[in-house]
Amino acid sequence: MTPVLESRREGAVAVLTLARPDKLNAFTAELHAALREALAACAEDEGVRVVLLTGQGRAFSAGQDLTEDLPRDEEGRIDLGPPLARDYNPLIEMLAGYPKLTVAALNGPAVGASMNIALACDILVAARSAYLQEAFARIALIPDAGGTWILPRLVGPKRALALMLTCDPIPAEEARAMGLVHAVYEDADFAREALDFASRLAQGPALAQAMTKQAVRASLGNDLASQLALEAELQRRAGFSDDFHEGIAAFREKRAPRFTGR
Ligand code: T3D
Repeated sequence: MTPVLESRREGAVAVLTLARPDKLNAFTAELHAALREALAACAEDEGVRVVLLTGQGRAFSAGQDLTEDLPRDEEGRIDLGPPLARDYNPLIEMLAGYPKLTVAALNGPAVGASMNIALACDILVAARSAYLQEAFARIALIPDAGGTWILPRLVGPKRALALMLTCDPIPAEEARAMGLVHAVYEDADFAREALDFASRLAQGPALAQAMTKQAVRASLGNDLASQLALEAELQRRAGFSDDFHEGIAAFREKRAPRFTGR
C-alpha cells in the first residue's frame, strides 16, 4: 500500500510530506495517525532539530477528506465530535507544545482544517501560487483545528471573522503582508528554498529556540508581570547553556557559532 505520509531526513531537518496528492492531501484518520506517529518519533530523535511539514503534488492539503465515512451518534445523526477529539484536537495540542521547531511549507493551497494545522506550526513559508482558506462555511461548518483560537490572535477578531465568513482565499503574498506567512518563494524554487530556510533554523541554538517558543506561547495568556518573571527564569537557563558560551566566544573571536543544543 502507498504510504499516506512520507518521512525523510535532510541533515537535522525531518521532512514530513503529506502524500495523498490525488485527493490534494486531504486528511483521513490514517493520515492523522501517521502524522502523529512521525511527529512523536521526530520529537524523540536527538538528530532532528526542525520538522518541515509539506504536501506532495499541487496542494499542501485540502483539509478534512470529505469522502471519508463520518461517525454517527446513537440517534443516527452525523457526529463530528469524535474525529475532532481523536484526530484534530490532539494534533493541534501536539504542535502547540512541540519541543522542536516546526515549519509549514505551503507548496500549494492550505484549505479548511489544513490552514489551521499550518498556523499551528511555528513558521509558515509559502510558494507564490499557494493560498490559505478558511473554507468551512462553504460546507456549513465552523472553523476547527484551533482556527477560532489562533486566527483572531494573529490578524485581529474582525479580520479573522471576515475571512471565516467569506471563505475568501488569502494568496501567499497577502498572507505574508498580514504576518501569517514569513516568506514567499517562487514556485520553481520552493522545495529548495523551504529546505534551505529550515536548515538555517536547524543550525540555531536549539535550547534557546525551544524556550523562545515556550515564552511566546505563554505570552498569549500571561500578564506583563508573569511574562517578565518567565523571561527571567528562561533566560537564566539560557545563560547556563553551552550554546550561550559558544555564542559569546564566537562573537569575540569574530567567527560563526557552532551550536550543539546543550
Ligand atoms: O469531517 C469532519 O471531521 C469535519 C471537519 C472538517 C474540517 C475541514 O477541513 S472542512 C474543509 C474541507 N475542505 C474543503 O472544503 C475543500 C474541498 N476542496 C476544494 O474546495 C477544492 O478541491 C480546492 C479549492 C481545494 C481545489 O480545487 P481544484 O479545482 O484545484 O481541485 P479539485 O478538482 O476540486 O480536487 C482534485 C481532487 O481532490 C478531486 O478528486 P477527483 O475528483 O479528481 O477524484 C477532489 O475531489 C479531491 N479533493 C479535494 N479536496 C478534497 C478532495 N477529496 C476529499 N476531500 C477533500 N477535502
